[in-house]
Amino acid sequence: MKKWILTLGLLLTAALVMAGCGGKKSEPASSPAASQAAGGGKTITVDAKNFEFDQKEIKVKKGETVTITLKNSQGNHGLKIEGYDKEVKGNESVTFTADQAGEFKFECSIMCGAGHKDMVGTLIVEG
Ligand SMILES: [Cu+2]
Repeated sequence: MKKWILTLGLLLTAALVMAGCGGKKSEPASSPAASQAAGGGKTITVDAKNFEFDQKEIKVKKGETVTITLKNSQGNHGLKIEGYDKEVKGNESVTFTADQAGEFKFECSIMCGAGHKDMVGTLIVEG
Protein backbone atom coordinates (compact mmCIF):
# COMPACT_ATOMS: atom_id res chain seq x y z
CA MET A 1 0.00 0.00 0.00
CA LYS A 2 2.70 2.43 1.03
CA LYS A 3 4.78 1.55 -2.00
CA TRP A 4 1.81 2.20 -4.24
CA ILE A 5 1.41 5.72 -2.83
CA LEU A 6 5.12 6.35 -3.24
CA THR A 7 4.95 5.28 -6.89
CA LEU A 8 1.97 7.55 -7.47
CA GLY A 9 3.84 10.39 -5.81
CA LEU A 10 6.84 9.87 -8.06
CA LEU A 11 4.62 9.80 -11.13
CA LEU A 12 2.92 13.04 -10.10
CA THR A 13 6.28 14.67 -9.45
CA ALA A 14 7.50 13.55 -12.85
CA ALA A 15 4.35 14.91 -14.47
CA LEU A 16 4.79 18.27 -12.75
CA VAL A 17 8.42 18.49 -13.80
CA MET A 18 7.50 17.69 -17.38
CA ALA A 19 4.71 20.27 -17.36
CA GLY A 20 7.14 22.80 -15.96
CA CYS A 21 9.73 22.55 -18.69
CA GLY A 22 7.52 21.19 -21.43
CA GLY A 23 6.01 23.04 -24.35
CA LYS A 24 3.28 24.73 -22.34
CA LYS A 25 3.62 28.43 -23.02
CA SER A 26 2.86 30.85 -20.24
CA GLU A 27 -0.56 32.41 -20.50
CA PRO A 28 -0.79 36.03 -21.52
CA ALA A 29 -1.27 38.16 -18.43
CA SER A 30 -4.54 39.57 -19.63
CA SER A 31 -6.47 36.33 -20.14
CA PRO A 32 -7.29 35.08 -16.66
CA ALA A 33 -9.46 37.40 -14.62
CA ALA A 34 -7.70 36.30 -11.48
CA SER A 35 -4.33 34.70 -11.37
CA GLN A 36 -1.41 34.14 -9.10
CA ALA A 37 1.34 36.62 -9.84
CA ALA A 38 4.97 35.58 -9.79
CA GLY A 39 5.63 37.44 -6.56
CA GLY A 40 3.04 35.41 -4.70
CA GLY A 41 0.44 38.15 -4.64
CA LYS A 42 -2.88 38.07 -6.34
CA THR A 43 -3.51 40.02 -9.51
CA ILE A 44 -7.08 40.81 -10.39
CA THR A 45 -8.33 42.61 -13.44
CA VAL A 46 -11.78 44.11 -13.23
CA ASP A 47 -13.46 45.23 -16.39
CA ALA A 48 -15.89 48.12 -16.11
CA LYS A 49 -18.53 49.20 -18.57
CA ASN A 50 -21.83 51.07 -18.46
CA PHE A 51 -23.01 50.11 -15.88
CA GLU A 52 -21.40 47.12 -14.29
CA PHE A 53 -18.18 45.53 -13.17
CA ASP A 54 -17.51 42.14 -14.69
CA GLN A 55 -16.75 40.80 -11.24
CA LYS A 56 -19.28 41.30 -8.49
CA GLU A 57 -17.20 39.33 -6.04
CA ILE A 58 -13.48 39.42 -5.56
CA LYS A 59 -12.14 36.76 -3.22
CA VAL A 60 -8.73 36.96 -1.65
CA LYS A 61 -7.07 35.53 1.42
CA LYS A 62 -6.10 37.56 4.44
CA GLY A 63 -2.46 38.61 4.28
CA GLU A 64 -2.30 38.35 0.53
CA THR A 65 -0.83 41.16 -1.52
CA VAL A 66 -3.58 42.12 -3.90
CA THR A 67 -3.19 44.09 -7.09
CA ILE A 68 -6.39 45.28 -8.69
CA THR A 69 -6.28 46.66 -12.20
CA LEU A 70 -9.34 48.44 -13.48
CA LYS A 71 -10.03 48.38 -17.18
CA ASN A 72 -12.62 50.71 -18.58
CA SER A 73 -13.90 48.93 -21.64
CA GLN A 74 -16.84 51.33 -21.87
CA GLY A 75 -17.34 54.65 -20.16
CA ASN A 76 -15.24 56.17 -17.43
CA HIS A 77 -15.28 54.45 -14.07
CA GLY A 78 -13.29 54.09 -10.91
CA LEU A 79 -13.34 51.46 -8.22
CA LYS A 80 -13.33 52.34 -4.56
CA ILE A 81 -13.15 49.78 -1.75
CA GLU A 82 -14.86 50.85 1.43
CA GLY A 83 -13.11 49.86 4.62
CA TYR A 84 -9.78 49.57 2.85
CA ASP A 85 -9.90 53.15 1.68
CA LYS A 86 -8.43 52.16 -1.67
CA GLU A 87 -9.35 53.55 -5.00
CA VAL A 88 -8.27 52.75 -8.52
CA LYS A 89 -9.10 54.77 -11.59
CA GLY A 90 -9.62 53.39 -15.05
CA ASN A 91 -6.60 51.73 -16.63
CA GLU A 92 -4.60 52.02 -13.43
CA SER A 93 -3.67 49.54 -10.72
CA VAL A 94 -3.68 49.63 -6.97
CA THR A 95 -1.71 47.25 -4.75
CA PHE A 96 -2.41 46.67 -1.09
CA THR A 97 -2.19 43.99 1.56
CA ALA A 98 -5.50 42.41 2.48
CA ASP A 99 -4.84 42.68 6.21
CA GLN A 100 -8.43 42.74 7.44
CA ALA A 101 -10.76 39.81 6.97
CA GLY A 102 -14.37 40.37 6.11
CA GLU A 103 -16.58 41.63 3.34
CA PHE A 104 -16.00 45.06 1.92
CA LYS A 105 -18.23 46.80 -0.51
CA PHE A 106 -16.66 48.27 -3.60
CA GLU A 107 -18.31 50.71 -5.91
CA CYS A 108 -17.72 52.98 -8.83
CA SER A 109 -16.05 56.18 -7.66
CA ILE A 110 -16.76 58.31 -10.69
CA MET A 111 -20.22 59.67 -11.44
CA CYS A 112 -20.66 57.92 -14.74
CA GLY A 113 -24.35 58.24 -15.46
CA ALA A 114 -27.74 56.69 -14.84
CA GLY A 115 -26.47 53.30 -13.72
CA HIS A 116 -23.68 54.59 -11.52
CA LYS A 117 -25.23 53.40 -8.27
CA ASP A 118 -25.62 49.88 -9.67
CA MET A 119 -21.88 49.53 -10.07
CA VAL A 120 -21.17 47.73 -6.85
CA GLY A 121 -19.51 44.54 -5.72
CA THR A 122 -17.95 42.86 -2.74
CA LEU A 123 -14.35 42.22 -1.83
CA ILE A 124 -14.26 39.09 0.30
CA VAL A 125 -11.17 38.65 2.40
CA GLU A 126 -11.08 35.16 3.84
CA GLY A 127 -9.41 35.10 7.22
CU1 LIG B 1 -19.89 55.47 -11.81
